Amino acid sequence: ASTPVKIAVTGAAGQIGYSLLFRIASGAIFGPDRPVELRLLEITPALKALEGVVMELEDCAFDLLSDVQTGDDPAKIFDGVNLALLVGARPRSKGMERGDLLEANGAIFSAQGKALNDHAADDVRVLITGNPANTNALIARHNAPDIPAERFNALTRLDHNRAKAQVAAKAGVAVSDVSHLTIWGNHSATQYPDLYNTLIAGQNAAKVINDQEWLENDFLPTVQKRGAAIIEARGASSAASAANATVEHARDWLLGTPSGDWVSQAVPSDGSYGVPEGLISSFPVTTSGGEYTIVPGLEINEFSRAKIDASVAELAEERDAVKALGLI
Ligand code: NAX
Repeated sequence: ASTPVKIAVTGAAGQIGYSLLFRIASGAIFGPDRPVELRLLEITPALKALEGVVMELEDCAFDLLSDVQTGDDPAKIFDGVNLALLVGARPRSKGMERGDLLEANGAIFSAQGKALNDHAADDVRVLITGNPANTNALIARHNAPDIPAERFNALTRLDHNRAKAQVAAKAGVAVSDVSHLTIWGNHSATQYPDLYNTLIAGQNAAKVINDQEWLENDFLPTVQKRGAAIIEARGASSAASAANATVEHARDWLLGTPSGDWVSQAVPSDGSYGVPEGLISSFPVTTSGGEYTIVPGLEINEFSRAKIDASVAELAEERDAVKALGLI
């Protein structure tokens, strides 16, 4: 058998962790032939709960799961890891200001960035799911100067999948008929799901649907506010779908995107599409050999331009705020 790939998951005792770990251990990222070793990071008070999750992992007797290590020290947990899924973050509590939230998460993601820099494997790839994901990724990347910037991604795949499902439902087609969808910008309510470059069975989605009123006043807010709608209905935030999106992002990044399509990933901007260099913003990408390429040359109409600019402006504001706090 091949050597196990070492995968770190932070916030492993949380809601998303409870779905994510079992998917990873069953081979959902690296396929049925690659053993995995799990490295699970939690804060000290959650280690007891994490023990219970590890007992359940054992009770699945997964063929591919070669080892599980747990702990509260990122230096130990990240030692030699090839993939780090940073899910754990500090949620906004009652009365917490935005600056407090950025600062609390800044402390977490700067420490984890440093630990990855000093201890992870040379080929490490880091995917941030914990919110505010794009800015947490920016902080981690700035604290890991020895790791190439493009190894830090943030998750917008859940938004991508949500948009795809909405388009398929509206057009009355299978989700597999929807391709070339893009989420631009921040993983927040300003994100922009672009239907002008999306295809439905190979035809332009905006033209096939031909309903500007729906696109602007139904589709966009539905996708942008889907997280809140799930909380309203379920009494808890999206977890299984977020875990699924994390798996799909990591899988496609490392194993390649399907030919003739692309996916959405938040990656450090190289200045493409007018997004200031360095901001971790969502783009359409293709991947091959573990490297992504931002899809070049797409047409951006006036409507899209304004939406992308607004979301990117929000990312720049978040960057300026964490800069002012001395976090980057
Ligand atoms: P939970 O609160 O259930 O779990 C988070 C876990 O992280 C907790 O067990 C906590 O002890 C742990 N944690 C906190 N600080 C840590 C640290 N410094 N090191 C290691 N572990 C730490 O949240 P859950 O529902 O699992 O969501 C996790 C994160 O994902 C949240 O920030 C959430 O906002 C974010 N999400 C991001 C999404 C995306 O698409 N990018 C969608 C889903 C989700 O909202």
